[in-house]
Amino acid sequence: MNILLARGWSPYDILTQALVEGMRIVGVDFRDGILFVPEVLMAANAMKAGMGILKPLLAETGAPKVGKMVIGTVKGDIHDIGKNLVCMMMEGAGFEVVDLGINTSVETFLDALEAHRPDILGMSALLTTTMPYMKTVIETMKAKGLRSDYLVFVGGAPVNEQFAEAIGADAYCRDAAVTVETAKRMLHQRKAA
Ligand code: B1M
Repeated sequence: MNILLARGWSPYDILTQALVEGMRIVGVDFRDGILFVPEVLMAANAMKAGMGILKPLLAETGAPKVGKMVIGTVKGDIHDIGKNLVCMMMEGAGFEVVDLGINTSVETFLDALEAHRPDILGMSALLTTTMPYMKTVIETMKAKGLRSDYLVFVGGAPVNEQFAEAIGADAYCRDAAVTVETAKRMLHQRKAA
């Protein structure tokens, strides 16, 4: 990380081309039985340490907050690297972020919406078995008459545009940069309306 910084790489390029790309390859090797859970955990820890170095460099400029997001990895799922990246980039872009962490139940999401009154609810899922929980959260919001009060964004490797539409989310965010762009665009549209 420090070597790349010293070579003049931008923090964003280090993030996307070294850390995220490295983790993509780890994922392929994990899938193919070349790497195992302990090695993936080591890679995850290395990535977290790298993100710790980059965070202040990507951090906010002190500008007024442009909006607020509550985000969590859904119940049953403990993957948090992608979500943490989204938090980092959103904070860097001037959003206030309330991170609920991993394994987040619908009750925790709803309590946080009430306590923090964000503009956006973000949900992350990395497993095909935990993706459907995003729908559970949205359906519960609907049942309580809260759905239209918030923008709901979903993301994570197995999630896609079609799934987001099918469960009634407002947007599928392919990565952290897209999350920032989408948040800015949709909040702007909301305010204009
Ligand atoms: Co897991 N794991 N894992 N794992 N793991 C995957 C997801 C898997 C695809 C690996 C594989 O088989 N190739 C596979 C899922 C298969 C499936 O569901 N079809 C898998 C599996 C099977 C498992 C276990 C079941 C393994 C086991 O125990 N036998 C287990 C499940 C535990 C659980 O959650 N209950 C498990 C455990 C783990 C570790 C703990 C070892 C570790 C997680 C460590 C941690 O997160 N603290 C781990 C890791 C590291 C991975 C891979 C290798 C990497 C995930 C990652 O961090 N990617 C992953 C393979 C892969 O995805 N390539 C894999 C880097 C990160 C930057 O990308 O998370 O996609 P990503 O986030 C992106 C976007 O998706 C998006 O923006 C991010 C940044 O650009 N995004 C959002 C994500 N969330 C968003 C939310 C938003 C917006 C955008 O809200 C608005």
